[in-house]
Amino acid sequence: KSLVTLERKLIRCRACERLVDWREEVAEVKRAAYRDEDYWGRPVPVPGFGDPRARVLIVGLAPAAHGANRTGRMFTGDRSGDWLYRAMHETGFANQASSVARGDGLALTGAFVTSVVKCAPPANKPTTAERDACMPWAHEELRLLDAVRVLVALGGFGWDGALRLLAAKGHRVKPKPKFGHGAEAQVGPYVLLGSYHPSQQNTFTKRLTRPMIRGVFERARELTRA
Ligand code: DU
Ligand code: SF4
Repeated sequence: KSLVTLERKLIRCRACERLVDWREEVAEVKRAAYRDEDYWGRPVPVPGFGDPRARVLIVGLAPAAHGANRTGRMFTGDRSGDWLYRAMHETGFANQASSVARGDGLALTGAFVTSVVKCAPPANKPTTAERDACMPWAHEELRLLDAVRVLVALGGFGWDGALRLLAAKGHRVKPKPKFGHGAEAQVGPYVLLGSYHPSQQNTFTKRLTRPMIRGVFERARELTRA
């Protein structure tokens, strides 16, 4: 079984009624700037993206309503993605610094970008039940991405989700490692790295700066060389 097969199954998932309704409503109403575009989110969830031989897995929260839910590729078409892919470009994981649409030429080397929840949630807040319902998809991705050794969690939800993913694979650490920017935890054969999420809430306020997010990917690079 491959990532392509997984994607084919994922895009038929309608398990979470609230999220399916939301992603389709957003795709219907749209944002004025994108009114001539067909949003990806109607009718389908957003799969992960990147290098099947990835050693680094980036774990976000969920597709953004007018970003990935519109373009169909994680962190593509919004400001969070500008921050993420620029940092990944500067550290050699991405062949270009920007990501505007599927088919824009972006390719990742050594990295794969995914999220805990695969449909855009209202207010970027999935419920616990929605998170648990979606977790098997990311779990299956991680199973197929068998070269992954480092997980980069973007934000506390991604951190918690990544720990749950690893726990489902039988790797647990006690006490549960605490999230923070630059946090690092050894979990079985994996290293989990924390980064503040590159959302505008963090970047506008300078809680997260360009050098800070780049630093996390420099560390990820170092760990994959070790
Ligand atoms: O066609 P494909 O090689 O299976 O790639 C599908 C998709 O994954 C493509 O849009 C680029 C991305 N990708 C990547 O970013 N890095 C790789 O090494 C291989 C594929
Ligand atoms: Fe399916 Fe996940 Fe979307 Fe829920 S959030 S409908 S489990 S893909």
